[in-house]
Order: sequence, then structure tokens, then C-alpha cells
Amino acid sequence: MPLQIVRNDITKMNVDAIVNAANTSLLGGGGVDGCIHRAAGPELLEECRKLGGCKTGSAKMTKGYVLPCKYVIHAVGPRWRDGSHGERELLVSCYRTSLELAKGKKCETVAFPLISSGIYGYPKDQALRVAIDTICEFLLENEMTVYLVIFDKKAYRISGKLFEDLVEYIDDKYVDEHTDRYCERMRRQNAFRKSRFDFEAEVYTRMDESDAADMFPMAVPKAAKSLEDALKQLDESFSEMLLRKIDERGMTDAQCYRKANIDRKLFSKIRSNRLYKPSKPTAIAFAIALELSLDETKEMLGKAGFALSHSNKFDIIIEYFIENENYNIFEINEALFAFDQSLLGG
Ligand code: AR6
Repeated sequence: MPLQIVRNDITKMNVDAIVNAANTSLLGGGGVDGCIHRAAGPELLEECRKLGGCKTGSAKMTKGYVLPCKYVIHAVGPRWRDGSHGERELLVSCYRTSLELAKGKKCETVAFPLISSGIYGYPKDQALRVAIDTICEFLLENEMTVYLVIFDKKAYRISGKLFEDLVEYIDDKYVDEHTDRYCERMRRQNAFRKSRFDFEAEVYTRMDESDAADMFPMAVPKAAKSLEDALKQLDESFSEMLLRKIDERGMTDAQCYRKANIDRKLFSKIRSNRLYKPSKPTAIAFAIALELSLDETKEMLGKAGFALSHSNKFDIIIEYFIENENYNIFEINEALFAFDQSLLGG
């Protein structure tokens, strides 16, 4: 999954490069900068001394020393004043410069903290949006896995309005379903019908065939086809539907898997195996990338053996976004994260 949002201490990340939220002196400080210097050992500071500082909005690279990563990219984010002093442009430039430096060293995996969102006071929701937008823009053109490391969960807050809408939507669909007496009655009736049918089928197998057919017509097995016949009637598979939809949408494969936040290797596996069974989040990620309607999404999920139900928040959140024609996978992931659900992607 090219962009992953994780909760961790960035110094523990096993990646090619981590990014430090540094200051213009590059000589260390508090926050994540202090953590990185402590974990990397004194040689990091020695190398930093030779760099001659760094401008706000830019970044410089050193080795990782005792850290598990090969490189540390020291990016200098802007201090937040009121948002009208070029803060956004400077923050965008931090992410872009860091990503270009990582690319120059052929890094395949890079981890970022939420630059400027601590001591420098950039509002966390806005810092997060800048980070996601800038990283995604880069990933549309480049193969790399980028981790956005969120230290405290409060940083990962979807906008108040979206949060409220989602709570309402979940209340409507989920809470109702879980408290509605009618639904509960139907569930029990279905369970009863099923157990009665299982019982009849069990008796049927133990009785003489003609007697049993008279007594329990429901339990009579359907005429069996040969296995070969049955296999010839295989429906379009998930992989086939995915490729068909990509063509219908006039997308390239790369446009689709990048938009789905799925890595190329996983896409190739799906492409080359018509019976490949993806995970549910992967299947949904493709449905979102293809901007499928709710019915088409259900059809595509069905081909991978999944369904959308109102019995869990994950499904309801997905349905909410599709119904509102919001196919931004990163916004969906923000919402899923806020409700403690697993995220979309590979
Ligand atoms: N791993 C991941 N994220 C972390 C960690 C960690 N170990 N520690 C803190 N964060 P900040 P800034 C998060 O203050 O706002 C320094 O003194 C933290 O929760 O480290 O860019 C520099 O020398 C926050 O969301 O960086 C500069 O003077 C994010 O990292 C100044 O602070 C960034 O918080 C830079 O301030």
C-alpha cells in the first residue's frame, strides 16, 4: 500500500529513510527531532554540524547511524503564525523536497512524522491534509511506500462536519439495525427456518428416498450436474471484472492501482490470476478507485466472496462515502481510522 498511516514512534520504523521535523540549525531540538538524535547516537549530530543549516521549506539528508533506517532526512517545517504567511507552501515544499531526496537515493520506503504539527503549532488537521495531499500527488507518479507516522491519535481527526455526518449515518444504519425488534424477530425466524431445514435434510438422508421426498419436499437435493458442467458455468471473476471496469473507465492499470493505494506487485498478482481472491479492503479500494456505484461495488465484492452489510461500522462508512460519491480513498481512510476500523488498500 503506497501510503500507510500508522501509529508508532518514528525511530522504530524499519524503513529506508525517516524524516525528521528539524529546525534551520539542524543541530537538534525537542519533539521528534530530540527522539531521533537520541536514538541515532552522537554521530548524527556530528554529521549535521557539517551541513551548514537548512532553509525553512527545504530538507537535507544524513545517514541513520544506530537507527534501523539507512537515512534521516532533516526537513524544516514552517512555524504556524496565522496561515497567511506562506505556511502551507513551505510545508508542501518540505514534503516534496524530502520525497525527492529519498527518490534520489532509491529509497523504497520512507516514514514521515506530521511535520510542524507539534512545537511549530501548525493545526494538526490542516497539517495532516497537506501531508496526505502532497504525498499522494508524488505517489501518483512514483513507486514508493510512504508511511505517515502519527504519534498521538488526536492528530488524526477528520473534519468536525464529516465526523458528525458519519456518526449520524452510523446511528441510522447500525444502531437501528442492532436495536430494531423487527430485525431481531426476522433474524430468529430465519435461524429457526434454517435449523428446521437442516433437520429435514438430515432425516431425508436416513430415509427411503420416495417416502422422504413426499414428507420433506424442501429437502430434496437438486439434480446434480457433473462437476465439469458446473465448472464451465463459472461467472466473471473479481479479476476479470476489475480489468473490464478499468477498460470501461478508460484508465490505465497504473492509474487504477495508484488511485486505489495498492502496490504494483499486488496488482500484478491479481491481474495474472483470474481466480485471485483479494482481501475485502483491497476489493473495496478498487471499487473506490473505479468510482463504482453502490450496486456495482456490491457486485464486485460478491465476486471476491464479500458483501456490504449494516452490521458493522466499516461497511456503513464505505457505503456512506459511495452514496455521497466521495471517492477520495484518503478521506475514507481518515474516517475509518477515526472510527477504529481497518484501512483500505493492499
Ligand atoms: N515519532 C513520531 N512522531 C512524533 C514523535 C515520534 N517519536 N515525537 C513527536 N512526534 P515536533 P515541529 C510528533 O514538535 O512541530 C523541534 O524542537 C508530534 O506529536 O517534533 O515540526 C525541532 O528542532 C507532532 O505531531 O516538530 C524544531 O525546533 C509531530 O511529530 C521544532 O521542534 C511534529 O512535532 C519543530 O517543530
